[in-house]
Amino acid sequence: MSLIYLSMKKLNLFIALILSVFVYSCQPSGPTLEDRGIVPIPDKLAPSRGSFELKSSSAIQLIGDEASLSPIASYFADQVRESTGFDIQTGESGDIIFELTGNNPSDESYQLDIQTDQVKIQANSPAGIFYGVQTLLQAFPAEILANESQSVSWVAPAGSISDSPEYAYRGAMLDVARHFIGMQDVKHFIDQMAHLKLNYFHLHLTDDQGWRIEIKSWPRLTEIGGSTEVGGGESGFFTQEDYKEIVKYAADRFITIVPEIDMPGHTNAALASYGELNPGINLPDGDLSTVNKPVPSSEIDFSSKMIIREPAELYTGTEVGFSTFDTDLELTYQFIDDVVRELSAITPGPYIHIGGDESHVTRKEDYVVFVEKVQEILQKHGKTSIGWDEIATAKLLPGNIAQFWADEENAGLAVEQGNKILMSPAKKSYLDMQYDSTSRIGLHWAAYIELDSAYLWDPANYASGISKGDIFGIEAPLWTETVENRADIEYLVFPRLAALAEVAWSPASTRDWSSFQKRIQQLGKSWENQGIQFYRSPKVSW
Ligand code: TNX
Repeated sequence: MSLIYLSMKKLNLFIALILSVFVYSCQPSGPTLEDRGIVPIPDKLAPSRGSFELKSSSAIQLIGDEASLSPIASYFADQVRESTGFDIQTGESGDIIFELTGNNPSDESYQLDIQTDQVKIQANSPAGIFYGVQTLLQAFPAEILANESQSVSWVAPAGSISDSPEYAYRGAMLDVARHFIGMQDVKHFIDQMAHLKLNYFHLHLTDDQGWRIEIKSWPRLTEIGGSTEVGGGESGFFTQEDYKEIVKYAADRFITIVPEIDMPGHTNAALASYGELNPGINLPDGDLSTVNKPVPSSEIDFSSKMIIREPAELYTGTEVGFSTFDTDLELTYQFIDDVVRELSAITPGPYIHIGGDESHVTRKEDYVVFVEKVQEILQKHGKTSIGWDEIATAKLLPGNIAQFWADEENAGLAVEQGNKILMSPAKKSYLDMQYDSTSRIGLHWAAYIELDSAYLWDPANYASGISKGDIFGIEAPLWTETVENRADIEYLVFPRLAALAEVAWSPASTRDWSSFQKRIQQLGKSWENQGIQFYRSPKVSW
């Protein structure tokens, strides 16, 4: 009897044990690594059980070249300091390990392993480690990037990720010429690019409405040309010291600056600063009393000996295509040489953008000669040219890049010459396009671009004549005719920049709109925590 009783008791215990295991495994066990919504989507992601918790005692251990790894450790510590209140140190041992497994600066891939007791990021380059850090940040609750202390348990679901980018150039552009955008907002833009694993920041520094970079040998460019902006009013410019600070800030986030001097069109601000550069007016019979406003060079008879050059008027409108350098004038090329020399000296990256778009008042044959000469000036200063797709109507130097924005034929000419294409189709990647007809700012000459439209395209299949092998990278430009401040920038850039970053980082085979729709919600939470006023696209349940 007692024996039966005992074995019954054992059986009951056994059943209770089985039941409790069953009940436990049916409990919601918290978010998985997949639920965290990593953007851009990584190549391979395998969730596992459990999670890693970041604690005040957590520390970072570096394996490999300390000089290049410790700034990344400091970056991580800075990112999490305010939200967690932890001051994460680097030490001899630690539960967060950054390990350089090789020395190949152009290899941006990384491996991230999150286990219950440690996190490890491995890569063959510091850039790879940095991208692993970005993914790790997204693996924590979205509050991790908040600017003030949060009471959250800082868990990252366990799993492993191996990841590498599809395109080597993943860019964004900011037009600081139409409206000047100051240092703090530029840095904020760079911060957000870094979170999305973008690595080239194109600064559109000059246009009809403003010249925004100090050139010491031509000081009136910024004194006069930098004094106003679209809509009038006071504006600003970057001193060379400011610019160097931007270069450094970006480099610390593995982002290379590509400065643009737009020419021969879009040059009114320069022509207003130096009358001697401005295509003048012909003086009928040398009669000075008829001197009027300068006219476009298309209307000037350059064979006439009687040309006078006067500064153009400063321009605060938004029409394009009325200005041009005088492509026959020797001084034009001395000027460009000075600008490129000074800019090259403070630009460590290999590229300078020479613009070249919408030069509607430059004669076609003059335009071609001009682009060819300017490419040579850049080459002399050790830089490679990038230009808007029109430059492909000229003979491109080997290695120079055409940025496709509108004209497939032009892009085709670049491909025929064996040059690579930077993909920025206006209908997909222009961040200044309105989302729809109700968007409070933005233009719509190319398209309305809702979030799904910015996401759903493949650079490799987008334009006839441009295939995967021709593509150098992807870039999303923000033109600022209608953009005046940070809130305007944030409204147009987010969430679309995340879509374009995924198009640039993740191969078409891993991209999926419905998955993105879900993952972007996490990013939305992170933006909220950072105080970013993003556009709440109706395509997402935020
Ligand atoms: C076209 S895109 C331009 C810019 C304007 C933009 C506005 C390009 C190379 N030129 O000058 O700001 O459209 O969307």
